[in-house]
Amino acid sequence: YQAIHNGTGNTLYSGTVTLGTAQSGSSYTLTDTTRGNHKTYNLNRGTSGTGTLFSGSDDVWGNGSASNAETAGADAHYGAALTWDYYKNVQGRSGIRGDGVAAYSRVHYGNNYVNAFWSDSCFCMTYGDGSGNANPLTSIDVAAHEMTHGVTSNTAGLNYSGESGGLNEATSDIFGAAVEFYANNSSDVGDYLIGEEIDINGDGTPLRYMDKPSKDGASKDYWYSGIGGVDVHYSSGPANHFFYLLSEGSGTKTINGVTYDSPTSDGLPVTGIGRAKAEKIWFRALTTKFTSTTNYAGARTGTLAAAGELYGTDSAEYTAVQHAWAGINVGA
Ligand code: ASN
Ligand code: ZN
Ligand code: CA
Repeated sequence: YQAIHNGTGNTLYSGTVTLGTAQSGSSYTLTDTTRGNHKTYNLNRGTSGTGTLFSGSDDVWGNGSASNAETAGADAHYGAALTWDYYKNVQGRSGIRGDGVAAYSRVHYGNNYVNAFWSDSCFCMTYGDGSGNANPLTSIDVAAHEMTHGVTSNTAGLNYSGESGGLNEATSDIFGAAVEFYANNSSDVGDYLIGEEIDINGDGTPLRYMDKPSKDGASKDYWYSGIGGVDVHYSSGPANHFFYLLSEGSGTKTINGVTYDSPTSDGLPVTGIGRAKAEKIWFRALTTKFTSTTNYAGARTGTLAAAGELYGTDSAEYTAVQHAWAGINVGA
């Protein structure tokens, strides 16, 4: 028998948070019994298996510093809980497969590993510790990005190459940002930036920008014929940009202290409908319209169908979806 507990996590990115834990005997573990039994393991620099389940006698996890081995566990466990809660409470989906069963998390993967990843084969997410200026890969948006790869894999199944690969990556960035906003955490505030906490470039810039993806020096702002030939982390740009335009509209806007400036390919303005509706439209398209081979034109058709079902084809929301696709050069 494992009793349900609320432990305390002293995270690297999100301050002091409550973590779902379990007690057996005099020991506690990072086992979230109220969220599909999600568990967080310490790989201790290994690269295979599960390592060891985080356990301890005090139900306090980490000390806010990356040098404490439990800290990454606290961040990953928190990110998984937020992502679970977002999909359940906002999108009505119970877990990555929709079956109420949680994936598991592994931290401290390898030596100086500057990445994180989802794996269908283990049904788990894995986080590296970073290296040099790159911090541990356990921020909220990265956790939600990786877990969303699991959702995509179990719904549309967007192939991870060509235009569908860019849409797969964008789906992970979209819900990475959505979960970060949903968390409403005062240390790691919501934004339309991906991986800003990791500081992978060493100058405080994020991995990706959704308002104007080309700010990263590699991502594309607009669809063009041939975009299917670029890396999926860059062909995601137009879809991330679509989502930003649909949510917030074009032009300049400051949200939670970050100023965005989002252009359109045709110079025409787009009026946003708010993030909550944009998320609903993308999730409905992902889970009921997109398939493994959906490309940008198909994503336009699918999101319009989803918007029509949710809000009606005469709605402002439907028109905004049309305008946002036009804004990234995907037309009728
Ligand atoms: N962190 C990367 C991602 O989720 C790993 C990869 O390239 N698949 O996109
Ligand atoms: Zn990804
Ligand atoms: Ca972010």
